[in-house]
Amino acid sequence: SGERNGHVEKSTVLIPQVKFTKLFINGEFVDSISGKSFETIDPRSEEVIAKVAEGDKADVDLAVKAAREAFDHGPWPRLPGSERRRIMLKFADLIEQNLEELAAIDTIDAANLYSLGKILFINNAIELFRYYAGAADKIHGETLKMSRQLHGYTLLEPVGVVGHIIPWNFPTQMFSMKVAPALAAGCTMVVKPAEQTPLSALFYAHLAKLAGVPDGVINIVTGFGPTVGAAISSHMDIDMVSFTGSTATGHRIMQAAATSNVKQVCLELGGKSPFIVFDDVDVDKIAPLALNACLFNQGQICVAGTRLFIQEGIYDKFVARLLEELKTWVVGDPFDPNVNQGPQVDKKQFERVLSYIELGKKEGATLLTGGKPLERKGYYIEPTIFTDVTDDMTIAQEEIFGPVMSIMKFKSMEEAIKRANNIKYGLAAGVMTNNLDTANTVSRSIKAGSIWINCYFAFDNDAPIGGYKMSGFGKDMGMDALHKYLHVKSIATPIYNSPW
Ligand code: TXE
Repeated sequence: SGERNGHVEKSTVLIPQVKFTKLFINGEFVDSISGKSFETIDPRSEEVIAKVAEGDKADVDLAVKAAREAFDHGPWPRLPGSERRRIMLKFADLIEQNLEELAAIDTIDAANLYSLGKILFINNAIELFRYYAGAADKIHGETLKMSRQLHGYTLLEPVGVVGHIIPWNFPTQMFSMKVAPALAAGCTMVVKPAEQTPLSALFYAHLAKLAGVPDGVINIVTGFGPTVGAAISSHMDIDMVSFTGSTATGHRIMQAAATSNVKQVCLELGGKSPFIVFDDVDVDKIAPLALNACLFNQGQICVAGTRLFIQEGIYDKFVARLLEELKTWVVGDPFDPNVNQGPQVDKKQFERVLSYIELGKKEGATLLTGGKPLERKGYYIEPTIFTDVTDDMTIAQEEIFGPVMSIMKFKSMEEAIKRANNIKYGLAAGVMTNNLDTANTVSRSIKAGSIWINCYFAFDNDAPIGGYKMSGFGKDMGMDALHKYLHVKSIATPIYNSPW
């Protein structure tokens, strides 16, 4: 049910039966070697959805063996690109045929809004597989202009066995963003979904098999970070680890990679992105954008615009308009089409967000609205806005990953740039102005991987995303992501009697 001014709406969507709960290794669903399982919880009700096989190091070893075999001797990396394209397009079609069920799975497991799942999250995955399918037969190097007596060229080769370690905020998006370019490149892989949201990845593995992805190319090991995740990042037979998650875990993964086999690492880590509003904007247009930039997906998105900088001339008007807009923002069951915000993903995140809110109050920020859990079952938190936030406060510096906005006032463009960059993160930024010079100067001055001018969350298959500074390195999406799964080999051969 959703709540708006005390009015309760009932959700009518049928909850899907969970079909896949085992590890997926070498094309088969199998129990974990230990026989252990863990519970995945519905954040709306705090009840168990299903028990899922709990993998460990020994299961990772099996999965890597299968992936290694599929890479070293199997057809996948050796297929013509057009064949990989055909299979990936079929995979995308199968996802499309199961769209509603997949959207529902991510709603019970991750509390992604069901209405958006149907039109956005699952669709994006479908389109991403199609995008990279289209690239699979266009992977080529360059001819090198070497010295007169050498003919040289670069050859692009798949990096090998990839370990994908992914988080829980958008299970489908994370899965497709990592798996699709790696597949197109000709890699084989071991995927570890987050322990909070293991269900859709297993469903995707089933669909991949139906589409004709050969056994061993995609393996899924469900389980926890310190066991499965650590085994992947320290494995001697994995060539690359591609990770999205917290900066703290990013440190551990990079360390494990360094002390094992120096595998390649790609890290998409935390963020604390600025949303900068200049005096000249249309407040009615930008305030709703600012609200959504922070609260979308319960604030659980790495590029959330959580630091709202407002120029002093429109400060009061903008804050008032934000509060006005907030009245239309509905917190409730993510199956309800009228709902904007569902529960946080689990108890740990729920408590973590509430503790940040307490810290904000303690450090002297003004709690303008919200700040409490909803009085109902599930991990629901009121949309929360702090004003009078100073740059040194914890709530201005650390990623909260919840529906919590920190508002700050600024005078000049120079001040906004300086303060926006005064942070260890650099994932994204929003620049709201009608002044072209201001937009250009700020865009080039902010140290972040994505800059959105007069818009936010302007994602596109063709637009790479990824961090500066402690938000990590390496890109997801776009052709850059394809290239991170490819080695560049340069080959030279002598040419005698070259005419030029
Ligand atoms: O993240 P972890 P958590 C941020 C966000 C959130 C905080 C903590 O601020 O509040 O991180 O969330 C696996 N070796 N983001 O604890 O630990 C883990 O099992 C290898 C930002 O959930 O980073 C999961 O699959 N792997 C973010 C994945 O890492 C390990 C999205 C992410 O979990 C591991 C999620 C280990 N030692 C959280 N320990 C974003 N950038 O979008 C854990 N994992």
